[in-house]
Amino acid sequence: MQESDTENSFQGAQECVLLLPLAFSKRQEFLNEEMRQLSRSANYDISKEFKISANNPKYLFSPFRLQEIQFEIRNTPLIIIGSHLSPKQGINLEELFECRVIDKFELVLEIFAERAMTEESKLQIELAQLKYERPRERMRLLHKLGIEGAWHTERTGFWGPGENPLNVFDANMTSKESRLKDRLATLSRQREDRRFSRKRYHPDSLYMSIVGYTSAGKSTILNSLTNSRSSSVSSRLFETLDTRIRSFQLEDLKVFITDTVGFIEDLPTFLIDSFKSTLEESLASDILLIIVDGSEPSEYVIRKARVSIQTLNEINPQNYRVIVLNKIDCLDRKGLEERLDLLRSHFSELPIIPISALEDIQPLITEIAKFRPKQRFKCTYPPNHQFRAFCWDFTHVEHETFENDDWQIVISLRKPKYGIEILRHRARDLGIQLEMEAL
Ligand SMILES: Nc1nc2c(ncn2[C@@H]2O[C@H](COP(=O)(O)OP(=O)(O)OP(=O)(O)O)[C@@H](O)[C@H]2O)c(=O)[nH]1
Ligand SMILES: [Mg+2]
Repeated sequence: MQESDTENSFQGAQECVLLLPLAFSKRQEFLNEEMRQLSRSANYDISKEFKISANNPKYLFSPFRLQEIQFEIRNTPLIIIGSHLSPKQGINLEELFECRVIDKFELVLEIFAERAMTEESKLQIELAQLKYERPRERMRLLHKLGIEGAWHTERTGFWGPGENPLNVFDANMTSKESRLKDRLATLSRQREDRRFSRKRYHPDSLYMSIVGYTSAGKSTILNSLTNSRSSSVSSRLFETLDTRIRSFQLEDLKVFITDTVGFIEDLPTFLIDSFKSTLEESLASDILLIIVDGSEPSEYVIRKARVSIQTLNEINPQNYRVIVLNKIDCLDRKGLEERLDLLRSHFSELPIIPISALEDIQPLITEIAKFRPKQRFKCTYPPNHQFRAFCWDFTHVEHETFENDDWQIVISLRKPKYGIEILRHRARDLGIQLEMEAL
């Protein structure tokens, strides 16, 4: 059962008008539908929607059509644009409609800002907002100063020392950005310490991370596996923003499981960048479960799986991946076979586990249980901070000594064939000599 849904969140929803690019392709149709969902998830009530050809450099959309629309949407407090606007286009549209205009990035940022709970995610959003707003605010300032003012900003003699508004603006922004980055770096170090100590205290445990497109059912799976309701579940997009770690017992094996922020197609890189360090750390685990929503049409299933894998490849975690096709309770036999065949043909190298997080997660538990046996190895390598961190993250370090100018560690691996390959690959990348001996 859904714990809350979009209908509930509509109480007090603010009205908005949606301007979408004409859908000439399936991709655009998909992105337009996603914009509707995003708007509702941000608690906006779409009063009208227009599809317009989007190839105008000044306004993005055709100005003739915009003028016609102007009459139809008088007094609307907010216009949401189903695409990305340049700073100049945003200002032009606000002047034309005389109301607030936001694009897809700003909408996503708004949703993120509303859902952020921890200091770290709040700061990450603040940093992303700053990066997004900076060129826009700068342009508004230039606009306010007028051409003459802007010209004088180039002439140091015109303004007194420290008075040039553009320089003051730039200096303020830069110092704010570095303050945020410093604090985030401190929080990241603290999180890393906690992660390492968790691994030291629980060296025999299995570590898993759950990733996937937003609303695929990641938190529901975490709740089912841990038999709890600790992670918030909703049909709203981006319900989970903060990384959450829980554990459960699989007979004698303790399993730590991390829930993460959902992915979405076309997410701005600065937003991914802001979350990258958290994601990188959350994904340092033995198994990565890539969740795919099976209840959607087959083409969406493949599209979303591909976006998830592409986003992962950007972060590049080196762990064992499994695709989990979720929500199969919504499918008949034919629908299930069709989606499984498609996934197998697109991602032939990955195991695919069909489940329903609401009805039956046993196939996933059976897959996890395969990770129980471990094999031990002795590794020797020259001092290298990055490789050492990788070993602690990726393997279970049982013992570590520094002898004859080399690190000697005894590790255990759950998928030895795969693990050895990854360690050797990493050592090669870092240009260090690694010797491995099975014990
Ligand atoms: N029918 C069905 N619905 C499911 C299943 N798993 C999850 N859902 C529903 O899918 C919606 C999204 O679930 P969540 O667990 O919040 O998804 P999520 O991937 O954590 O989403 P974000 O945190 O927003 O990225 C909720 O309404 C769930 O009840 C399933 O196996 N079957
Ligand atoms: Mg979630």
